[in-house]
Amino acid sequence: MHIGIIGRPSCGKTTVFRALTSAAAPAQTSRAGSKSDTRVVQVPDARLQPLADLYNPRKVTPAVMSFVDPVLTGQTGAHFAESLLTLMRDADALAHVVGVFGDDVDPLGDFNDLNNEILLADLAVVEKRLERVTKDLGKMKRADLQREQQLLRSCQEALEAERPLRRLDFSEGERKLLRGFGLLSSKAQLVVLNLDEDRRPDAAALAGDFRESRADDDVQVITLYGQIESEMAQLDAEAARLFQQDLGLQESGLDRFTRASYQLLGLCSFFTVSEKEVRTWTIPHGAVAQQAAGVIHSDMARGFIRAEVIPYDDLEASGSMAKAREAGKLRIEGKTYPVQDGDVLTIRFNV
Ligand SMILES: Nc1nc2c(ncn2[C@@H]2O[C@H](COP(=O)(O)OP(=O)(O)O)[C@@H](O)[C@H]2O)c(=O)[nH]1
Ligand SMILES: [Mg+2]
Repeated sequence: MHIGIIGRPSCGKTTVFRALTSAAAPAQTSRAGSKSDTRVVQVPDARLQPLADLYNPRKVTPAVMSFVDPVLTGQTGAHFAESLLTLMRDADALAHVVGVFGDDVDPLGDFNDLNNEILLADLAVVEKRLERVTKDLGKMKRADLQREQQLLRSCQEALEAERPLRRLDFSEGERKLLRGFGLLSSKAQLVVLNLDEDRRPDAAALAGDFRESRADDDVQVITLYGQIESEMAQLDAEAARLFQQDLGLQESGLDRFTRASYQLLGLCSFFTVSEKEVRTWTIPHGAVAQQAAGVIHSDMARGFIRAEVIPYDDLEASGSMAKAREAGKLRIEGKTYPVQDGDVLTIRFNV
């Protein structure tokens, strides 16, 4: 999963990026032509290590999440959103950082301003493409172009009414078509309130305001103390934990962020286990066993026979797969079984 960090100039994007990705190595290369920084982090999951302890595998593979921090200097207004649009084209979701530090803060105002700029930048892309498609249709009638024209018109209408595209219901085909345009308002947003430490007493109320103001939207809001959490990220694990406790935080910034983004995007995790590899896989909530098999390998989905399933907690409590099997904790499920978060799956297949 690829997350683009957006936010008004100097709201703390880079600070938040550092707080979230301190444990990561910088990516080998960033995208051609951009100076933006991309880093890949492991998604924290407290279940993975206990599973690894049961199997002592050659390899342990966590889920990963990548972040891109846009490097944009001296750009404001519509051009700022346009540059963001280019840099965030491939992002699956956006982390919208809102600065809540210093004097004269207007978090909701800043947030709405950038979202309005995003609508305009999207509208410019849609109108340009619409012009092109309409011109082509003047020369020849093509069913695919007609469909695209219709889709673009509904996008134009929504954007003009200040409705972000993520609130529209698209078919899978339309979604695919739109993805190619990389429109920012079509991407889910996770709001990161980047607070100064001394604003801690206001954090909950402020997050509440954001949730309320966007009640008709799919929204997740987290609070992060960017400055200190990025410094904390330099500490060793134990020192960081104590520091965190002092701040009244139960979890690291990355823990909070990944949890909220899985919720926002409707994702969950299942595991596969063997002496060779213990691994976390990410699937949409509600995906069935055959789809889960397909995430591992298309052959497994095609030749799917059955899945052997045990919830993580049961396997943990049993102490080993063999004991779990003896105790009758292992279930046999078919193609259409909706996989649950934390399921440990063994896919039987035949190709
Ligand atoms: N006091 C305080 N300053 C912050 C915080 N986050 C960022 N800053 C400062 O704000 C300035 C801009 O931050 P930066 O992360 O570079 O913003 P960007 O332009 O969005 O990437 C820097 O001087 C940061 O040190 C914060 O949580 N508290
Ligand atoms: Mg920056």
